[in-house]
Amino acid sequence: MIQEQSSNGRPRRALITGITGQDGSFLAEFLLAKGYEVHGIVRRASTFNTERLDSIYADPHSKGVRLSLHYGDITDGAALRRTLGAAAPHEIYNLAAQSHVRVSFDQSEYTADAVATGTLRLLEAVRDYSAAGHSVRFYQAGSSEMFGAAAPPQNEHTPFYPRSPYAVSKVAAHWYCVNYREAYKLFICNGLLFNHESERRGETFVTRKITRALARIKLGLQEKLYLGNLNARRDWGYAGDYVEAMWMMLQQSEPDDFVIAMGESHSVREFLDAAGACLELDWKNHVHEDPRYFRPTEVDFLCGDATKARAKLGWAPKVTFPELVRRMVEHDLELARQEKTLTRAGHRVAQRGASQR
Ligand code: NDP
Ligand code: GDR
Repeated sequence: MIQEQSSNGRPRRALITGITGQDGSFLAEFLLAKGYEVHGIVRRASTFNTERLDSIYADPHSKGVRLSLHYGDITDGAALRRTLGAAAPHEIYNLAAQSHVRVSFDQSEYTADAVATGTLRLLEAVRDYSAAGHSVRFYQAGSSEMFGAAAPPQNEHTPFYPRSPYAVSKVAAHWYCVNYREAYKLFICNGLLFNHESERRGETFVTRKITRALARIKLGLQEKLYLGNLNARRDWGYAGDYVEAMWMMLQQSEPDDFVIAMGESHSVREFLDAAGACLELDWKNHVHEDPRYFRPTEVDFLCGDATKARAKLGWAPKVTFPELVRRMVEHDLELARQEKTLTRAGHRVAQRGASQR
């Protein structure tokens, strides 16, 4: 294991906003394995929201614990400043977001507050933290959604054409970051990451919704799956590979912006084909269209060109598209098996209603 140390020989410290999300959990694992002390901001919720951190969570009373969680919210500037003071990070990864594109049409003001103004709040805190003499590097979680309607392949020179309140907010956050980098000479990198998925993907994103539902259909636990636009094309990679790119960006000598993508695009229909093939299931007998999943403005075709990241960072994805689909299907098939076993034994299993979302 590489031990990442600060100049005084102590482990480097990283602060992750959005640590409870898909990427936050992969990134926390990655940084802990590298020897970092990891701090994460967690929202107060009435139910546990740290499930994705279960494998790395340790009782704070134990000795040598390198993961610390702090209550906070990206909409709460005072808490952000306090956490910055308590964690004293060398690296900050700003992953917190209302990250669902369809939901951003229903909750547009909140999305802007969390995604755009939330980034600004954190940057303001970082500006003061840096002015107080702390050396810090900042990663901003930008998105391929910012390219929106711009024709593929999309790279760092492609003009932004956002198509949702989420994407507009990410564009604003991006430009705040560029501006703070230039105005205050802060070390800030914008990652322009294309879709990345995993067995930990939120269950309302299309890939996970498909793998969960087809696995349950295969085992007779569900009959139908309702989806929206099957023709949209996305460049899907594996989340574990993408968090490594975030870290790589912050290890460069100069801050810069990078597209991270597989360079390969598939339609939602093709994802269904691949998942159905893993399960030997004809999805066409089960999938139904539901207009509630259509978006007022859609992003039709994303395919990223990550030439710059490959050349400058030396980044390369390890998990291919077919491997990604298989990994997700196998995971969700195991969950479905467990559900079936419990049901057969007469237990009531809480329905999370994948087909309803
Ligand atoms: P998730 O939706 O899985 O996780 C989002 C995280 O943000 C969760 O930890 C969530 O907390 C937290 N969060 C939401 N609102 C707030 C808030 N008001 N204050 C503090 N924390 C908040 O997203 P991903 O892990 O998939 O993505 C990580 C980041 O990368 C996001 O910014 C996303 O927009 C961006 N991105 C993602 C891509 C992808 O394909 N996954 C591609 C490009 C960019 P809680 O668990 O409590 O809900
Ligand atoms: P996306 O991911 O919008 O690309 O944003 P999502 O999986 O939600 O949608 C991908 C495409 O699938 C189509 N689709 C459906 N989508 C959902 N969620 N549910 C459905 O039932 C359904 N049917 C079809 C969508 O219309 C869309 O075209 C994700 C998020 O992680 C963002 O935070 C991130 O920035 C981008 O990826 C890159």
